[in-house]
Amino acid sequence: MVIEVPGGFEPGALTPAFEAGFSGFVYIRFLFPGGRASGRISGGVYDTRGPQSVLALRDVALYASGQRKDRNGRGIGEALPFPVLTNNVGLLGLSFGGNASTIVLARYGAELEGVRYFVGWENPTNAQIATGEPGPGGAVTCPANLRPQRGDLYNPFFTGYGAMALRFDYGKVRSDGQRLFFDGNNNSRVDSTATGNGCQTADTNVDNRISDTEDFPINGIPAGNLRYFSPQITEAAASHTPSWPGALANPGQSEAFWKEREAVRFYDAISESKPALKVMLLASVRDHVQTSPGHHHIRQAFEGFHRNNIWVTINPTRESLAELQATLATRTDIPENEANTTPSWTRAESFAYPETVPDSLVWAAAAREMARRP
Ligand SMILES: [Ca+2]
Ligand SMILES: [Ca+2]
Repeated sequence: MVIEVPGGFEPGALTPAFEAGFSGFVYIRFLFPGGRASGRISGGVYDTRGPQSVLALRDVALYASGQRKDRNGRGIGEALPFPVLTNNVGLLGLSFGGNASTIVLARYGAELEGVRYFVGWENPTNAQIATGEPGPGGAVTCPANLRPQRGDLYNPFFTGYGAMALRFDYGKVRSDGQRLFFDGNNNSRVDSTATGNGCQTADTNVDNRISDTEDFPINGIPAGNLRYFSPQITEAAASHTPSWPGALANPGQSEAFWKEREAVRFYDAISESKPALKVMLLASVRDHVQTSPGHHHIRQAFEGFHRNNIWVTINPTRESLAELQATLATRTDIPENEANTTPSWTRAESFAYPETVPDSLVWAAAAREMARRP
């Protein structure tokens, strides 16, 4: 049995179903409280993956584990017309869903008797990464019906990796009332130029990089009537902003928001709540969002579990992938990673899978491998 914890900052959706490769599994999708989809409504008020969302995920996992009844008084084994393995439940945390997955395991792992493993696909593990501080950047505005062209732009003010927080030179961070930005050219506004498709990019000289004399805007995450940025950049911006804009979360609000939503704050608690958990982190060479070299988010998660002696590996084996697509058996560009062994983070090709392997196939191979692991 596998529970998909959806990505994005929305309450989730019930379609499409990712059955391909998951035959034999009960594949569970759900809506966070307040979510609506496919004619169904999840009760409650959406709190943008906050404590109420985490509690709901706990209840879904309890139901999957046979520890809770549905509203008709049936357990999952009675509700479904076939036998279910309530003692073999995994969480498949997609992108931002990895944070709620990590938090539910830290807070409630001890009572989630059937949950044995966590598969995390390219999870943005802290606020800086979730809001795109290291990258991709560049997008300033875009017409409502367009998405910015993906460029591999990244932040020239990034100065180093940290297990909890990345390091940036925040000296040039300012607010324009709507967002925070690194004001590379020191003129107190976000400078941009039009791209071919009608969007505006901060790469003003269009050389496909952001230099330290160009601007690097951070768009934040909307929740309620505020826009949230990382505690680190918010603190830095506040020191240059005597009159804080009402649309942006202030330092206290940012900290209160992220202390309930950043995976990096919760790895240590899992060593107490779920010491037997097994973890597989999924990473491709080119992340579905992140652009900054070094796979900082995969590294934060790997180190978080590894330092707490939680079994952790990166990506399914080539053999697991080949069970779903036989031609992958002979591919030499799919790395094989040793569990509990730190990879060479700066050489993505040495540990991450290439883009020619479909992500959904990797999710299925990962769940199959983890469900069979003793
Ligand atoms: Ca500027
Ligand atoms: Ca440029």
